Amino acid sequence: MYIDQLKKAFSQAYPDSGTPSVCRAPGRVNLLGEHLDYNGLPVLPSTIDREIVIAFCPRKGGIIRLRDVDTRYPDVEFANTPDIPPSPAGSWENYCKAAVQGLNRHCELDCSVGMDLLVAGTIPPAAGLSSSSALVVASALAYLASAGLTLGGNISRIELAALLAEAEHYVGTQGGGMDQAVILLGEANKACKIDFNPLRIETVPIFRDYSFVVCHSLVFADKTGSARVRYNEGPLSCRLLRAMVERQAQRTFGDEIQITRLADLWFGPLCLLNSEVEALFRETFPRPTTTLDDAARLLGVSIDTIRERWIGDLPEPSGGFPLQARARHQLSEFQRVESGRDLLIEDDPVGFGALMNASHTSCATDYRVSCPELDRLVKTSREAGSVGSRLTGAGFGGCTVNLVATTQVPDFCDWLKREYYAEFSAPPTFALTPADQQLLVVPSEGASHF
Ligand code: NG1
Repeated sequence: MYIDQLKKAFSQAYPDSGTPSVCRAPGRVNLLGEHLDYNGLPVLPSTIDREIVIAFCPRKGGIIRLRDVDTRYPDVEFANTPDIPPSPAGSWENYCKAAVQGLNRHCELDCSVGMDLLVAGTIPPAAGLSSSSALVVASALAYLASAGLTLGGNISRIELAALLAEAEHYVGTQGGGMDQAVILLGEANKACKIDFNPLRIETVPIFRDYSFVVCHSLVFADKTGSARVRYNEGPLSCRLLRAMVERQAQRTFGDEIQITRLADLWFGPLCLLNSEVEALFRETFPRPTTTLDDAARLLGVSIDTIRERWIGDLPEPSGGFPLQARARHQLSEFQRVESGRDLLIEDDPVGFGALMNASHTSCATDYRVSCPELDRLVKTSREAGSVGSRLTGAGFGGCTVNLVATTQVPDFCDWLKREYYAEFSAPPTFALTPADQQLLVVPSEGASHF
Protein backbone atom coordinates (compact mmCIF):
# COMPACT_ATOMS: atom_id res chain seq x y z
CA MET A 1 0.00 0.00 0.00
CA TYR A 2 2.72 2.39 1.12
CA ILE A 3 4.78 1.46 -1.95
CA ASP A 4 1.77 1.87 -4.27
CA GLN A 5 1.13 5.32 -2.82
CA LEU A 6 4.77 6.25 -3.31
CA LYS A 7 4.65 5.16 -6.95
CA LYS A 8 1.49 7.20 -7.48
CA ALA A 9 3.10 10.23 -5.83
CA PHE A 10 6.13 9.72 -8.09
CA SER A 11 4.00 9.90 -11.22
CA GLN A 12 2.38 13.09 -9.95
CA ALA A 13 5.74 14.64 -9.04
CA TYR A 14 7.33 13.70 -12.36
CA PRO A 15 4.53 13.53 -14.96
CA ASP A 16 7.11 13.42 -17.78
CA SER A 17 8.95 10.39 -16.27
CA GLY A 18 8.40 6.66 -16.83
CA THR A 19 7.05 3.93 -14.54
CA PRO A 20 9.12 3.94 -11.35
CA SER A 21 10.92 1.05 -9.66
CA VAL A 22 11.45 1.07 -5.90
CA CYS A 23 14.40 0.36 -3.63
CA ARG A 24 14.64 0.39 0.16
CA ALA A 25 17.37 0.64 2.76
CA PRO A 26 16.77 0.08 6.49
CA GLY A 27 18.14 2.16 9.33
CA ARG A 28 20.27 0.55 11.98
CA VAL A 29 20.80 0.53 15.70
CA ASN A 30 24.22 -0.10 17.14
CA LEU A 31 24.01 -2.57 20.03
CA LEU A 32 27.67 -2.45 21.09
CA GLY A 33 30.89 -1.01 19.68
CA GLU A 34 30.60 2.78 19.55
CA HIS A 35 33.21 4.92 17.80
CA LEU A 36 35.28 1.86 16.89
CA ASP A 37 34.58 1.45 13.19
CA TYR A 38 36.82 4.31 12.02
CA ASN A 39 39.71 2.60 13.79
CA GLY A 40 38.97 -0.68 12.01
CA LEU A 41 37.72 -2.34 15.21
CA PRO A 42 34.65 -4.62 15.16
CA VAL A 43 31.11 -3.45 15.92
CA LEU A 44 27.80 -5.14 16.71
CA PRO A 45 24.78 -3.39 15.14
CA SER A 46 21.52 -4.66 13.65
CA THR A 47 19.19 -3.31 11.01
CA ILE A 48 15.82 -1.96 12.18
CA ASP A 49 12.33 -2.12 10.73
CA ARG A 50 12.39 1.56 9.78
CA GLU A 51 13.59 2.44 6.32
CA ILE A 52 14.19 4.88 3.48
CA VAL A 53 12.34 3.99 0.27
CA ILE A 54 12.95 5.60 -3.10
CA ALA A 55 10.75 5.43 -6.18
CA PHE A 56 12.96 6.14 -9.17
CA CYS A 57 13.17 6.10 -12.92
CA PRO A 58 16.25 6.55 -15.13
CA ARG A 59 16.34 9.52 -17.49
CA LYS A 60 18.69 10.46 -20.28
CA GLY A 61 21.02 13.44 -20.24
CA GLY A 62 22.78 13.13 -16.90
CA ILE A 63 20.38 15.26 -14.87
CA ILE A 64 19.36 13.98 -11.45
CA ARG A 65 16.11 15.29 -9.97
CA LEU A 66 15.53 14.61 -6.29
CA ARG A 67 12.41 15.13 -4.19
CA ASP A 68 11.12 13.94 -0.84
CA VAL A 69 7.45 13.37 0.03
CA ASP A 70 8.23 15.46 3.13
CA THR A 71 8.25 19.00 1.77
CA ARG A 72 10.66 20.19 4.48
CA TYR A 73 13.31 18.75 2.16
CA PRO A 74 13.48 21.10 -0.83
CA ASP A 75 13.31 19.81 -4.42
CA VAL A 76 16.77 19.65 -5.98
CA GLU A 77 18.22 19.09 -9.42
CA PHE A 78 21.90 18.54 -10.21
CA ALA A 79 24.08 17.50 -13.12
CA ASN A 80 25.86 14.16 -13.03
CA THR A 81 29.52 15.05 -13.61
CA PRO A 82 32.88 13.47 -12.68
CA ASP A 83 33.27 16.04 -9.86
CA ILE A 84 29.84 16.83 -8.49
CA PRO A 85 30.13 20.02 -6.40
CA PRO A 86 28.71 19.46 -2.91
CA SER A 87 25.82 21.63 -1.73
CA PRO A 88 26.36 23.55 1.54
CA ALA A 89 26.99 21.31 4.60
CA GLY A 90 23.74 19.91 5.96
CA SER A 91 21.95 19.85 2.57
CA TRP A 92 20.06 16.58 2.18
CA GLU A 93 20.98 16.12 -1.50
CA ASN A 94 24.63 15.64 -0.53
CA TYR A 95 23.81 12.03 0.47
CA CYS A 96 22.54 11.29 -3.01
CA LYS A 97 25.47 13.11 -4.59
CA ALA A 98 27.86 11.08 -2.43
CA ALA A 99 26.42 7.80 -3.72
CA VAL A 100 26.43 8.87 -7.38
CA GLN A 101 29.97 10.21 -7.25
CA GLY A 102 31.23 7.13 -5.38
CA LEU A 103 29.73 4.75 -7.94
CA ASN A 104 30.89 6.85 -10.91
CA ARG A 105 34.44 6.61 -9.67
CA HIS A 106 34.40 2.97 -8.58
CA CYS A 107 32.53 1.55 -11.59
CA GLU A 108 34.06 4.04 -14.07
CA LEU A 109 30.63 5.22 -15.23
CA ASP A 110 30.48 7.96 -17.85
CA CYS A 111 28.04 10.29 -16.01
CA SER A 112 25.52 10.20 -18.84
CA VAL A 113 22.95 8.50 -16.60
CA GLY A 114 20.33 10.67 -14.98
CA MET A 115 17.36 9.75 -12.81
CA ASP A 116 14.23 11.04 -11.13
CA LEU A 117 13.91 10.12 -7.46
CA LEU A 118 11.13 10.45 -4.91
CA VAL A 119 12.21 9.66 -1.36
CA ALA A 120 10.05 8.64 1.60
CA GLY A 121 11.08 7.26 4.93
CA THR A 122 10.21 6.14 8.44
CA ILE A 123 13.60 6.57 10.18
CA PRO A 124 13.59 9.51 12.61
CA PRO A 125 16.34 11.86 11.35
CA ALA A 126 19.40 12.89 13.39
CA ALA A 127 18.64 10.15 15.90
CA GLY A 128 21.76 7.97 15.55
CA LEU A 129 19.68 5.45 13.56
CA SER A 130 21.56 6.07 10.35
CA SER A 131 18.89 7.70 8.23
CA SER A 132 21.76 9.37 6.37
CA SER A 133 23.56 6.17 5.37
CA ALA A 134 20.21 4.56 4.50
CA LEU A 135 19.66 7.45 2.07
CA VAL A 136 23.16 6.97 0.63
CA VAL A 137 22.60 3.23 0.17
CA ALA A 138 19.10 3.61 -1.30
CA SER A 139 20.38 6.31 -3.70
CA ALA A 140 23.22 3.98 -4.72
CA LEU A 141 20.78 1.13 -5.46
CA ALA A 142 18.63 3.48 -7.53
CA TYR A 143 21.65 4.72 -9.45
CA LEU A 144 23.02 1.21 -10.04
CA ALA A 145 19.68 0.11 -11.49
CA SER A 146 19.41 3.31 -13.56
CA ALA A 147 22.86 2.60 -15.00
CA GLY A 148 21.78 -0.95 -15.88
CA LEU A 149 24.03 -2.58 -13.25
CA THR A 150 22.95 -5.21 -10.76
CA LEU A 151 23.83 -5.85 -7.16
CA GLY A 152 25.37 -9.29 -7.01
CA GLY A 153 26.11 -9.25 -10.76
CA ASN A 154 28.22 -6.15 -11.38
CA ILE A 155 29.08 -5.36 -7.80
CA SER A 156 28.83 -7.41 -4.60
CA ARG A 157 27.12 -6.20 -1.45
CA ILE A 158 30.43 -6.26 0.42
CA GLU A 159 32.15 -4.24 -2.32
CA LEU A 160 29.30 -1.70 -2.39
CA ALA A 161 29.32 -1.36 1.41
CA ALA A 162 33.06 -0.67 1.44
CA LEU A 163 32.90 1.86 -1.38
CA LEU A 164 29.91 3.71 0.08
CA ALA A 165 31.66 4.01 3.46
CA GLU A 166 34.38 6.00 1.66
CA ALA A 167 31.90 7.78 -0.59
CA GLU A 168 29.91 9.14 2.37
CA HIS A 169 32.94 11.17 3.49
CA TYR A 170 31.75 13.51 0.70
CA VAL A 171 29.19 14.96 3.16
CA GLY A 172 31.97 16.07 5.52
CA THR A 173 31.92 13.41 8.25
CA GLN A 174 34.83 11.02 8.66
CA GLY A 175 32.77 7.95 9.68
CA GLY A 176 33.81 4.32 9.55
CA GLY A 177 32.02 1.60 7.58
CA MET A 178 29.56 0.19 10.11
CA ASP A 179 26.37 1.76 8.80
CA GLN A 180 26.70 1.00 5.12
CA ALA A 181 27.77 -2.59 5.92
CA VAL A 182 24.86 -3.49 8.19
CA ILE A 183 22.35 -1.69 5.96
CA LEU A 184 23.46 -3.74 2.96
CA LEU A 185 24.27 -7.04 4.64
CA GLY A 186 21.91 -7.20 7.63
CA GLU A 187 19.33 -9.97 7.96
CA ALA A 188 15.88 -10.22 9.50
CA ASN A 189 15.96 -11.06 13.22
CA LYS A 190 19.74 -11.07 13.35
CA ALA A 191 22.41 -8.78 14.72
CA CYS A 192 25.65 -8.40 12.76
CA LYS A 193 29.17 -8.69 14.07
CA ILE A 194 31.14 -6.63 11.57
CA ASP A 195 34.91 -6.84 11.13
CA PHE A 196 36.86 -4.55 8.85
CA ASN A 197 39.91 -4.78 6.57
CA PRO A 198 38.70 -6.83 4.87
CA LEU A 199 35.04 -6.18 5.57
CA ARG A 200 33.24 -9.30 6.80
CA ILE A 201 29.96 -9.97 8.56
CA GLU A 202 28.81 -12.69 10.88
CA THR A 203 25.07 -12.70 11.59
CA VAL A 204 24.06 -13.74 15.09
CA PRO A 205 20.57 -14.38 16.51
CA ILE A 206 18.94 -11.78 18.76
CA PHE A 207 17.48 -12.72 22.16
CA ARG A 208 14.44 -14.98 22.32
CA ASP A 209 12.51 -13.27 25.11
CA TYR A 210 14.05 -9.80 25.20
CA SER A 211 13.60 -6.90 22.80
CA PHE A 212 15.61 -3.86 21.86
CA VAL A 213 13.67 -0.65 22.45
CA VAL A 214 15.05 2.57 21.00
CA CYS A 215 14.16 5.78 22.85
CA HIS A 216 14.75 9.30 21.63
CA SER A 217 16.38 11.77 24.02
CA LEU A 218 14.62 14.59 22.12
CA VAL A 219 17.99 16.25 21.65
CA PHE A 220 18.58 16.87 17.97
CA ALA A 221 22.05 15.59 16.96
CA ASP A 222 22.51 16.65 13.36
CA LYS A 223 25.82 15.14 12.33
CA THR A 224 26.02 17.26 9.19
CA GLY A 225 25.43 20.40 11.22
CA SER A 226 26.56 21.33 14.72
CA ALA A 227 27.36 17.77 15.85
CA ARG A 228 29.68 17.27 12.86
CA VAL A 229 32.60 19.08 14.45
CA ARG A 230 32.18 17.13 17.67
CA TYR A 231 31.82 13.83 15.79
CA ASN A 232 34.95 14.46 13.71
CA GLU A 233 36.95 15.07 16.89
CA GLY A 234 36.75 11.29 17.39
CA PRO A 235 38.25 10.14 14.07
CA LEU A 236 40.75 13.05 13.95
CA SER A 237 42.10 12.62 17.47
CA CYS A 238 42.27 8.86 16.89
CA ARG A 239 44.61 9.53 13.95
CA LEU A 240 47.02 11.18 16.33
CA LEU A 241 46.44 8.43 18.86
CA ARG A 242 47.28 5.79 16.24
CA ALA A 243 50.44 7.59 15.13
CA MET A 244 51.70 7.86 18.70
CA VAL A 245 50.90 4.23 19.48
CA GLU A 246 52.70 3.20 16.28
CA ARG A 247 55.79 5.16 17.31
CA GLN A 248 55.75 3.61 20.77
CA ALA A 249 55.30 0.13 19.26
CA GLN A 250 58.30 0.79 16.99
CA ARG A 251 60.37 1.70 20.03
CA THR A 252 59.32 -1.51 21.76
CA PHE A 253 59.16 -4.01 18.88
CA GLY A 254 61.34 -2.53 16.12
CA ASP A 255 61.22 0.25 13.56
CA GLU A 256 59.70 -1.91 10.85
CA ILE A 257 56.37 -2.19 12.71
CA GLN A 258 53.49 -0.43 10.98
CA ILE A 259 50.14 0.23 12.59
CA THR A 260 47.97 1.54 9.77
CA ARG A 261 44.76 1.36 11.82
CA LEU A 262 44.46 1.03 15.54
CA ALA A 263 42.92 -2.41 14.91
CA ASP A 264 46.32 -3.58 13.57
CA LEU A 265 47.50 -3.83 17.17
CA TRP A 266 45.29 -6.91 17.54
CA PHE A 267 44.97 -8.12 13.95
CA GLY A 268 48.18 -6.82 12.30
CA PRO A 269 51.76 -8.01 12.47
CA LEU A 270 52.00 -7.91 16.26
CA CYS A 271 48.76 -9.79 17.13
CA LEU A 272 48.85 -8.33 20.63
CA LEU A 273 46.75 -9.64 23.50
CA ASN A 274 44.42 -7.19 25.26
CA SER A 275 46.81 -7.02 28.20
CA GLU A 276 49.68 -6.15 25.84
CA VAL A 277 47.63 -3.44 24.14
CA GLU A 278 46.78 -2.05 27.57
CA ALA A 279 50.47 -1.93 28.49
CA LEU A 280 51.34 -0.24 25.20
CA PHE A 281 48.62 2.38 25.74
CA ARG A 282 49.97 2.97 29.27
CA GLU A 283 53.48 3.57 27.93
CA THR A 284 52.23 5.83 25.12
CA PHE A 285 49.87 7.91 27.25
CA PRO A 286 51.33 8.08 30.77
CA ARG A 287 49.19 11.13 31.60
CA PRO A 288 45.45 11.74 31.08
CA THR A 289 46.07 14.46 28.51
CA THR A 290 48.55 14.81 25.67
CA THR A 291 49.57 18.24 24.43
CA LEU A 292 50.76 18.84 20.88
CA ASP A 293 54.24 19.39 22.37
CA ASP A 294 54.11 15.94 24.01
CA ALA A 295 52.99 14.39 20.73
CA ALA A 296 55.70 16.21 18.73
CA ARG A 297 58.35 14.95 21.16
CA LEU A 298 57.27 11.31 20.93
CA LEU A 299 56.81 11.41 17.17
CA GLY A 300 59.98 13.39 16.48
CA VAL A 301 58.15 15.80 14.15
CA SER A 302 56.96 19.41 14.35
CA ILE A 303 53.47 20.48 15.40
CA ASP A 304 52.90 21.72 11.85
CA THR A 305 53.65 18.24 10.58
CA ILE A 306 51.20 16.73 13.09
CA ARG A 307 48.50 19.06 11.81
CA GLU A 308 49.35 18.38 8.19
CA ARG A 309 49.50 14.60 8.52
CA TRP A 310 46.87 13.74 11.09
CA ILE A 311 44.64 16.30 12.75
CA GLY A 312 44.26 19.25 10.38
CA ASP A 313 42.90 22.27 12.23
CA LEU A 314 41.40 20.29 15.13
CA PRO A 315 41.71 22.73 18.07
CA GLU A 316 43.92 21.62 20.95
CA PRO A 317 41.83 21.58 24.15
CA SER A 318 43.37 23.52 27.04
CA GLY A 319 45.59 21.04 28.85
CA GLY A 320 45.82 18.76 25.80
CA PHE A 321 43.89 15.96 24.09
CA PRO A 322 42.32 13.34 26.39
CA LEU A 323 44.03 10.50 24.50
CA GLN A 324 44.52 8.24 27.52
CA ALA A 325 40.75 7.96 28.04
CA ARG A 326 40.09 7.69 24.30
CA ALA A 327 42.50 4.75 24.10
CA ARG A 328 40.89 3.14 27.17
CA HIS A 329 37.48 3.34 25.48
CA GLN A 330 38.80 1.70 22.32
CA LEU A 331 40.21 -1.23 24.26
CA SER A 332 37.29 -1.77 26.63
CA GLU A 333 34.62 -1.32 23.94
CA PHE A 334 36.44 -3.75 21.65
CA GLN A 335 36.35 -6.37 24.43
CA ARG A 336 32.63 -5.72 24.96
CA VAL A 337 31.92 -6.33 21.27
CA GLU A 338 33.77 -9.65 21.36
CA SER A 339 31.96 -10.78 24.55
CA GLY A 340 28.63 -9.39 23.35
CA ARG A 341 28.69 -11.56 20.25
CA ASP A 342 29.20 -14.65 22.44
CA LEU A 343 26.41 -13.64 24.82
CA LEU A 344 23.98 -13.21 21.91
CA ILE A 345 24.80 -16.72 20.75
CA GLU A 346 24.41 -18.05 24.31
CA ASP A 347 21.07 -16.17 24.65
CA ASP A 348 22.24 -14.37 27.80
CA PRO A 349 20.40 -11.02 27.82
CA VAL A 350 21.37 -10.13 31.37
CA GLY A 351 25.08 -10.54 30.62
CA PHE A 352 24.65 -8.56 27.40
CA GLY A 353 22.75 -5.82 29.26
CA ALA A 354 25.65 -5.43 31.69
CA LEU A 355 27.94 -4.84 28.69
CA MET A 356 25.54 -2.22 27.33
CA ASN A 357 25.56 -0.40 30.68
CA ALA A 358 29.37 -0.48 30.79
CA SER A 359 29.48 0.77 27.20
CA HIS A 360 27.36 3.79 28.09
CA THR A 361 29.64 4.65 31.01
CA SER A 362 32.66 4.40 28.75
CA CYS A 363 31.02 6.52 26.00
CA ALA A 364 30.05 9.13 28.59
CA THR A 365 33.16 9.33 30.75
CA ASP A 366 36.02 8.13 28.54
CA TYR A 367 34.87 9.10 25.05
CA ARG A 368 32.70 12.04 26.15
CA VAL A 369 30.00 11.70 23.51
CA SER A 370 26.99 11.69 25.82
CA CYS A 371 24.93 14.65 27.07
CA PRO A 372 22.85 15.25 30.23
CA GLU A 373 19.60 14.21 28.54
CA LEU A 374 21.05 10.91 27.27
CA ASP A 375 22.49 10.18 30.73
CA ARG A 376 19.16 10.92 32.35
CA LEU A 377 17.26 8.76 29.82
CA VAL A 378 19.66 5.86 30.37
CA LYS A 379 19.28 6.12 34.15
CA THR A 380 15.48 6.33 33.96
CA SER A 381 15.37 3.38 31.54
CA ARG A 382 17.28 1.19 33.98
CA GLU A 383 14.84 2.18 36.73
CA ALA A 384 12.02 1.33 34.32
CA GLY A 385 13.28 -2.25 34.05
CA SER A 386 15.79 -2.45 31.18
CA VAL A 387 18.65 -4.88 31.78
CA GLY A 388 20.93 -2.69 29.65
CA SER A 389 20.73 0.87 28.34
CA ARG A 390 23.17 2.97 26.39
CA LEU A 391 23.38 5.76 23.85
CA THR A 392 23.51 4.47 20.29
CA GLY A 393 25.27 5.95 17.26
CA ALA A 394 27.50 8.98 17.35
CA GLY A 395 25.96 10.42 20.55
CA PHE A 396 25.60 14.14 21.51
CA GLY A 397 21.83 13.52 21.53
CA GLY A 398 19.72 11.20 19.42
CA CYS A 399 18.65 7.83 20.79
CA THR A 400 19.37 5.24 23.44
CA VAL A 401 18.99 1.49 22.94
CA ASN A 402 17.53 -0.56 25.77
CA LEU A 403 17.26 -4.29 26.32
CA VAL A 404 13.91 -5.11 27.91
CA ALA A 405 12.03 -8.38 28.61
CA THR A 406 9.48 -8.48 25.79
CA THR A 407 6.54 -8.96 28.17
CA GLN A 408 7.60 -5.82 30.07
CA VAL A 409 7.94 -3.51 27.06
CA PRO A 410 4.51 -1.79 27.50
CA ASP A 411 5.22 -1.06 31.20
CA PHE A 412 8.73 0.13 30.32
CA CYS A 413 7.36 2.55 27.73
CA ASP A 414 4.66 3.85 30.10
CA TRP A 415 7.27 4.45 32.81
CA LEU A 416 9.39 6.52 30.44
CA LYS A 417 6.36 8.49 29.28
CA ARG A 418 5.74 9.48 32.90
CA GLU A 419 9.33 9.93 34.04
CA TYR A 420 11.03 11.34 30.93
CA TYR A 421 8.72 12.37 28.14
CA ALA A 422 6.33 14.28 30.43
CA GLU A 423 9.22 16.59 31.25
CA PHE A 424 11.13 16.90 27.97
CA SER A 425 9.69 17.89 24.63
CA ALA A 426 11.06 17.89 21.11
CA PRO A 427 11.86 21.23 19.46
CA PRO A 428 8.89 22.13 17.21
CA THR A 429 10.99 22.03 14.02
CA PHE A 430 11.82 18.46 14.81
CA ALA A 431 8.39 17.00 13.92
CA LEU A 432 8.97 13.84 15.93
CA THR A 433 5.67 12.07 16.54
CA PRO A 434 5.13 10.29 19.91
CA ALA A 435 5.26 7.00 17.95
CA ASP A 436 8.81 7.91 16.86
CA GLN A 437 9.96 8.54 20.43
CA GLN A 438 9.89 4.92 21.58
CA LEU A 439 10.43 2.21 19.00
CA LEU A 440 10.46 -1.52 19.60
CA VAL A 441 12.88 -2.37 16.81
CA VAL A 442 13.08 -5.67 14.95
CA PRO A 443 16.02 -6.34 12.60
CA SER A 444 14.83 -6.36 8.98
CA GLU A 445 16.37 -7.63 5.72
CA GLY A 446 19.24 -5.61 4.26
CA ALA A 447 18.71 -3.05 1.49
CA SER A 448 17.13 -4.22 -1.76
CA HIS A 449 15.77 -3.15 -5.10
CA PHE A 450 12.38 -4.54 -6.12
P1 NG1 B 1 25.44 7.65 13.31
O1 NG1 B 1 25.67 9.02 13.72
O2 NG1 B 1 24.69 6.85 14.27
O3 NG1 B 1 24.87 7.54 11.94
C1 NG1 B 1 28.14 7.50 13.21
C2 NG1 B 1 29.00 6.99 12.06
C3 NG1 B 1 29.40 5.53 12.29
C4 NG1 B 1 30.03 5.35 13.67
C5 NG1 B 1 29.08 5.94 14.73
C6 NG1 B 1 29.66 5.88 16.13
C7 NG1 B 1 28.61 7.80 9.77
C8 NG1 B 1 27.83 7.64 8.54
N1 NG1 B 1 28.25 7.02 10.81
O4 NG1 B 1 26.90 6.88 13.20
O5 NG1 B 1 30.30 5.14 11.26
O6 NG1 B 1 31.30 5.91 13.73
O7 NG1 B 1 28.78 7.29 14.45
O8 NG1 B 1 29.87 4.56 16.50
O9 NG1 B 1 29.51 8.63 9.83
